[in-house]
Amino acid sequence: MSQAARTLAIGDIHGCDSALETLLSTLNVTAQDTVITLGDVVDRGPNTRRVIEQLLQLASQCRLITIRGNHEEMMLKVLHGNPWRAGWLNCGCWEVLESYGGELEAIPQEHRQFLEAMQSYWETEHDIFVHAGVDPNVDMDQQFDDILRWTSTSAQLPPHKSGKRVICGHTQQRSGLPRLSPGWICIDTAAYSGLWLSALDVEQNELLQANQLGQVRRLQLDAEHIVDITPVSPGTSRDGGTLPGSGPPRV
Ligand SMILES: [Mn+2]
Repeated sequence: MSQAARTLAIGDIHGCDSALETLLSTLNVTAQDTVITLGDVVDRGPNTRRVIEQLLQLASQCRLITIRGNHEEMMLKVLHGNPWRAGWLNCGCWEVLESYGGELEAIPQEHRQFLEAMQSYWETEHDIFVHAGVDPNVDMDQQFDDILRWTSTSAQLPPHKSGKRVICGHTQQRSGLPRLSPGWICIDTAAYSGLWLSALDVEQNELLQANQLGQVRRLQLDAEHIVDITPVSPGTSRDGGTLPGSGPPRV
């Protein structure tokens, strides 16, 4: 059975190699699919080197679009010869260096090129893909990189002036659930904090989540609700239904 082409957005990976491996093997990505990583693939989690290897492999299997996050920005500044104290020092660089055997110089050229090639944002007919957020009142080609990569977002932000949905990461959702608000969805669901790495099927509004322990769950999203649709395996039970923390923000 051939599968329709999908557009899949993946939230902040942060070196979570096992979660990414589970996510990708469950998604079963094909050459027809477009995958967009929303940035912050590096830092903090256990194995940045392995994550970049997995994404380089993925790029040979589908159309891969990579968005640059604030963590790639900090790492690239150091790789470009800027002082260590430019920010990366306290943001997970030690875990990155450890994954490469302890030396900045050991980072392969192919991995440096992978970081250099990341884009500030990506747009389709209905959606904007960005790491952190956008200024809702500014055209996309006039946005500042600091907003695209560093701003924190909340459910109170109005939709972007284009009317397109903004799909972002960066602002960690400690509930493990995506944050839904009119015109926005944030899918940084705290993978490196022990929660979930998320992949959004943009057309189906279905979210696949995986964690470092190899567990997966599936969530169906609509404008206001998140429903757990993970198939229940024999011998386990689950309440199902609408999850706590979803729905419109309370006044
Ligand atoms: Mn970030």
